[in-house]
Amino acid sequence: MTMPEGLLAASASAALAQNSFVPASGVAPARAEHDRMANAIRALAMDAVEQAKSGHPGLPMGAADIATVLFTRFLKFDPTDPNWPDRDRFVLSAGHGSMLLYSLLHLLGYEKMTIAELKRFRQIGSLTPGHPEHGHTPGVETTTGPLGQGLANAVGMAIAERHLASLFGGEIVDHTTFVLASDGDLMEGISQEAIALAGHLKLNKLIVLFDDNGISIDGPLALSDAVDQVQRFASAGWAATRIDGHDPAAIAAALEAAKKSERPSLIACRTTIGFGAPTKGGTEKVHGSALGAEEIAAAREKLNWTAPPFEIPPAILERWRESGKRGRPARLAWQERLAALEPRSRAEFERRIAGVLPAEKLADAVGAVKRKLADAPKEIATRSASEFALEALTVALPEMIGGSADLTGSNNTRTKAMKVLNAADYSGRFIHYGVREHGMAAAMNGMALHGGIIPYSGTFLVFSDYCRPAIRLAALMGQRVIHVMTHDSIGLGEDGPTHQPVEHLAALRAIPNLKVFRPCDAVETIECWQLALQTATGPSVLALTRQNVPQLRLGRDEANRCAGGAYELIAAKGAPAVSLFATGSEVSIAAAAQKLLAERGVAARVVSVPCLDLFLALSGSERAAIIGEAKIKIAVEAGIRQGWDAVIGSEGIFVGMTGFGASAPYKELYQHFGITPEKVAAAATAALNN
Ligand SMILES: Cc1ncc(C[n+]2csc(CCOP(=O)(O)OP(=O)(O)O)c2C)c(N)n1
Repeated sequence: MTMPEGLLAASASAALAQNSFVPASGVAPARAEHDRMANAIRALAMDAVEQAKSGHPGLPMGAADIATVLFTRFLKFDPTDPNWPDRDRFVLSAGHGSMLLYSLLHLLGYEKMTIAELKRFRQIGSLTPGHPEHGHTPGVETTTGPLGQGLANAVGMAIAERHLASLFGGEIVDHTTFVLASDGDLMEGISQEAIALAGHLKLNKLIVLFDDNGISIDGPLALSDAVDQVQRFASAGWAATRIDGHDPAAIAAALEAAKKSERPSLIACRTTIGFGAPTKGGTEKVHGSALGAEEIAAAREKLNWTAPPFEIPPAILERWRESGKRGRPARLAWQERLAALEPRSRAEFERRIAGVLPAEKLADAVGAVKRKLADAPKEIATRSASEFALEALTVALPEMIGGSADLTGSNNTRTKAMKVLNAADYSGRFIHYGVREHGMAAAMNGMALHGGIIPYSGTFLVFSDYCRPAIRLAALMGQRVIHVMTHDSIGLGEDGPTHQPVEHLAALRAIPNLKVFRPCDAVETIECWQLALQTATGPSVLALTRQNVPQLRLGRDEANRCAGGAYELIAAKGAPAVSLFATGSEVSIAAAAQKLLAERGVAARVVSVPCLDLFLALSGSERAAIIGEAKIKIAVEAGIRQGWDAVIGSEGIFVGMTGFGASAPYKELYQHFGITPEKVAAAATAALNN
């Protein structure tokens, strides 16, 4: 740890007292005023969905009372600075209810969320896409829509908050993460992983408001679900209550209690979906389609809302805007506290929140590892090489928080010095996520979104399938999240085809803005780690071997040769007749094939392809230079062919897998499936003689 000692010594409780958030006008409005404010949300949601002839009015109308109480009296935020690091986070896990969030952002005075944007709901280029998109709309904390993800992101945000508070003190980091979750969020399996982890870690600053309306798309929830969510959360260690979600006093009382809880809190809020819609309210008809002119007219009457579409009566808008100004004094006071922080701590906090790497320290750490490997080459598994790299990287980068989904000893993600992050000590930097790959991946997204942390963690590559929805969202959001995925091929051996990834490299490479690295040796492993860390705008997967591989990169080499995605590792002696392309553990097989071919008088070169994604992003001429002019092109990878035609062409030869693996010692498997130097050399000579 390079953290200044003073930071660690910060007394959270003393600081908390100074930072207790007193909302400037967070007092309860009269019931009639509350209703008018909530109805402003309902009207905007009805109108925008009607205008778009598409969208989900039911949730915003049903949850308007909850949101009004939360945003006007509890949530700490400042619309003039949507990225204020110490703001409370609000996660709309049920992203289909996006008009709830867009209405709130408009009413509270987020500058960019104009009425014009609401009128362009779901249209190209608007700030009001169908589901909330982080990085696109200021004030949207995370991209939601795939149910359950937001809730699990929020767990990561709450972990990040506790961790950073333990380092920088409660004067600087003291905020709550609120979630609005729907039945669908809680039915998804990921929610179980998320709530179990949150309960275990006692994330008491995580508050979930459950929009308990008993309706989903198919109809009443009773068609498919009979879970008592209050009991379910309670058994996971949460404080859980049930209230009337249309009673502002009850909502406020439950939030007050939740803020004092020593456990994460669930507030199940009984609501009526589409509250106010006279015939469709309370039914699935209001979930996901425009209400229609007649129903809207009747709802306006029922809600006593006389303003025309997209118009908010000035007195009501004024009241909302006042609420939007409520957090400004708290933000200014926070800025003063930050300014008063010991300069080194302040600089470190600001660096981490900005996501700026300590460039020199990282370069030194990478350089030191590479020098050690040059001086004493290692024939080790790349998962072990990753551990060797992490020993240096995690010291240089205190923002790295590691973990594993119960495979710590196999993924090699915990370094010797790393303390465990748990409920007793949030300053630890290693998380035992348990057997919860999906929840882990989504929590990592939440940590990255929160800021101040670069999350990485581990599982087997085959279980990337269990992480995939969250990895996809990290890619969509452009978040720096690093997945260490070991046991990356049939090379894992005896565990057999259930554990042997075959299609996974191709499947992961198919995700836009995700970098899939598959280093061939210890040197490439540190280089790929460096590239993953330097990729601030997207996630990375490091596919690593269980089995040992020889070190192919010998001698001192300062340059990061993996940066272009592919490079010539072994040149041909003379004009090459054959180009061999390979990744990871198959690069040494290609190297051995190159020798066999040389013995037979065939000049071949070996191109290592540690990151196909980076390679394919090069210009056509750069790619052509690396692909070369050899007549025969062969790719070797212990996975499926998909994707490789871009390198070897449709006439190229692929040596890899065509189906699932098998259970046997790994050397036998390579023989069995014909991924050997002999087979590669034979394929090359056969093609040359053709
Ligand atoms: C992972 C995932 N599966 C399916 C959907 C499609 N979908 C959107 S909302 C929804 C369920 C609606 O019920 P609920 O969550 O209770 O929302 P409400 O009807 O109360 O708005 C479904 C299945 C989705 N968005 N995400």
